[in-house]
Amino acid sequence: MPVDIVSRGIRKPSSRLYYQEGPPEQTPLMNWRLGILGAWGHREYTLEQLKVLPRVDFDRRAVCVCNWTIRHEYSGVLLETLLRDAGMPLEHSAYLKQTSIGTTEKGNYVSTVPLVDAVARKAILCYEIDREPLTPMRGFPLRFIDFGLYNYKCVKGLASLELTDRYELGEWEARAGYPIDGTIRPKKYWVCDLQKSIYVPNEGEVTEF
Ligand SMILES: Nc1nc2c(c(=O)[nH]1)N[C@H]1C(S)=C(S)[C@@H](COP(=O)(O)O)O[C@H]1N2
Ligand SMILES: [Mo]
Repeated sequence: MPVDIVSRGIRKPSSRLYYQEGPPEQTPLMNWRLGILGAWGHREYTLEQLKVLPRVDFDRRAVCVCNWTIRHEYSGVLLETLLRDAGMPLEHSAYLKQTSIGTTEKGNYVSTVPLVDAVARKAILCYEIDREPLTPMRGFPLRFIDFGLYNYKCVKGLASLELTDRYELGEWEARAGYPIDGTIRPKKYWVCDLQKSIYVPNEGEVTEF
């Protein structure tokens, strides 16, 4: 099986689809800011400003709909912490829309997830994996992760977050009819960090191993 080495020698099945639009070029990163938009205003954060906010270090499992999963230490800021810092009342919007930096040729990758659920599941804006800054392929400078959802719902190379009541079809939902909900389903997954297949009996975040 062709493999990608992602970090600490952990391998995952190879696919070009893990960064559909390709990692952003260097130029758009020079003035990178995370935009936060909502009916309550507009805020911008530099990476340094995000790193000043209370940090979480989570040892959790990310799951791809294509039947593989990987456990890492993911560090960053809780979605809840960030939105409260930005002064956005999170109880009043149905959804969180994430948009990637994108590239001129291939455009942006977007995903919309239920906001209150993401907060309850302790979703994060991640800037380090296994205590290392994200590589371009893994989503530098910042990626969103809701560990209860498949990774196609979670955008790498984030440009903005928007609190909205309007659902927008995401990349794989529009292109291939992937479920809008994106909840992790019971099935057998290839566990990259353990190098074996394990059946996951429950829905949602995988915490059994
Ligand atoms: N911007 C962007 N984010 C994305 C994707 C993408 O194509 N573009 N692919 C998603 C999918 S399907 C997966 S499985 C993960 C892969 O993350 P990894 O490269 O860290 O394994 O990124 C998710 N986030
Ligand atoms: Mo995926």
